[in-house]
Amino acid sequence: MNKTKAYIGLGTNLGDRENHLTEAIQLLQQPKSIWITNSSNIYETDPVGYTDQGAFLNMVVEVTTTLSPHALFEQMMHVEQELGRKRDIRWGPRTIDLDLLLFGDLQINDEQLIVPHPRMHERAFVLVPLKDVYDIKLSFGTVEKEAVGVKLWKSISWQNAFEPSAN
Ligand code: GSY
Repeated sequence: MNKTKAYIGLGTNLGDRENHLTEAIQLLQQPKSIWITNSSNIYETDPVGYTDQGAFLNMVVEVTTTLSPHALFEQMMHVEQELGRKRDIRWGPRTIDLDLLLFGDLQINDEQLIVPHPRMHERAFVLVPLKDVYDIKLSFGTVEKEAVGVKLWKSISWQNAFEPSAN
């Protein structure tokens, strides 16, 4: 089976934000075909787009998967639904948002998916965490360790950070 590395951006600005990230990561790797193989730190970021809302926690995980990009995307949508994501306002507050940023070096543009993610290059809340786990110099030029509106919130040692609990 071919394995591909993919990069997924996570964002949340409602309720227990850290817990939403942890739960999303645990659910994401429930299928035997998805492994979390690296994680960025967690950053607290000012809202972009609709600005009259609370600060986000953002991070990026690297997954290794045998799934197709569309099957991985379906699992991501499943995780969003499991966590009760509500999107009342476009660009508005959300319990969890998962964006497929990169899938190997594939370029996809169809009704379901555009990869690489079309707006990632202009979003510091994506680029700063992505830089922790992916050598983006080659693709996107220089990215600062922090950027305006993006602050390190928690350092992650990914290997043990998101182990499912024993219960
Ligand atoms: O696409 C992600 C949802 N989102 C975010 C986000 O995750 N972080 C920040 N800082 N602003 C955002 N605006 C939207 S929409």
